[in-house]
Amino acid sequence: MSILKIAIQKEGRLSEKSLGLLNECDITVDQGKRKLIGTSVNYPIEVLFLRDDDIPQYVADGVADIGIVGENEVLEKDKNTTLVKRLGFARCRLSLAVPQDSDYNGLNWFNGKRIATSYPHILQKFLDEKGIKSKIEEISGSVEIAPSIGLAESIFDIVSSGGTLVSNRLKEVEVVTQSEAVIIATPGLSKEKQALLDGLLFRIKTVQQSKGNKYILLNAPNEKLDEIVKLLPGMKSPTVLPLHLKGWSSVHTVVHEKEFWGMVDKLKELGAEGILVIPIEKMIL
Ligand code: PRT
Ligand code: ZN
Repeated sequence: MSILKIAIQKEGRLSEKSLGLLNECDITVDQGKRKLIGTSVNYPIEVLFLRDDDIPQYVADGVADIGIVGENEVLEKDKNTTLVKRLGFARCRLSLAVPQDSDYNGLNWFNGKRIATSYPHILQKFLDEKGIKSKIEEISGSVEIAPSIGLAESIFDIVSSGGTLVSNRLKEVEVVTQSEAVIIATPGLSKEKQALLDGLLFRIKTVQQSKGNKYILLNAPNEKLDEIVKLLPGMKSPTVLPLHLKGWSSVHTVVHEKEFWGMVDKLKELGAEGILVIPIEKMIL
């Protein structure tokens, strides 16, 4: 029987969310003692716990069939992998930053300057596209301190809240690319593995669809039913069932929590009572 091998980050910003995503899909991973390989008892999947930098290579080589990794690593390593799905977490951007007191006046400022980064490939591609000639100083960590120790005049690094830049007296001047966690796959997976991947993607879609959606139940006076039903969206249309009490009905539907607070006052004005809001675990459309 075929098994789908998935690479996820062993320890870091992506680890918990990646395992959490599998858990939400009802795929329980037994991490084992050595924590390098995990298996699942309820889905034909094997999990390889790796450094995020290594994931694109492992997937390109087919050692892992798929991987969950930051788009920044996929772009930097530039291996032969297929982007299958954006996951919407670990969002960040890759930006150029300069000292706050510098006379920055546009991209040409970088001509002849040194830029410290852990992402030389993405940076070189950007500079070539813009016709800028800079010297790239490749370092593997603590990029933000490079200007203060005299290693470079500027940096190119991941920015999320911007707090790290501010505390190092730097300012973000150009956003080069955005990034989020993505699923990548080995090109040309076998039919069996592709079917397992499709099954996983279906589960992810189901979990994502249910996020933020609530199941609503309320009692409505029959004479206001039409107006109440008009206020409520539903997967097809709300379900209306008669109550034992004459003249009243029970209305059931699915509403996004963002819409809920906007409609609750109007529902009450129309005479709706006993409004229950219930979380939805899975939603298959
Ligand atoms: O050990 P391993 O190689 O596996 O992990 P790692 O240390 O290389 O990566 P890790 O765990 O730090 O990050 C994994 C991935 O998370 C990255 O490749 C990005 O795709 C994503 N991500 C999202 C981030 C951030 N947000 C982030 N803020 N990665 C790093 N940062 C760092 C950034 O380097 C900078 O130092 O946070 C600082 C900036 O944050 P702000 O909020 O101060 O702007
Ligand atoms: Zn890394």
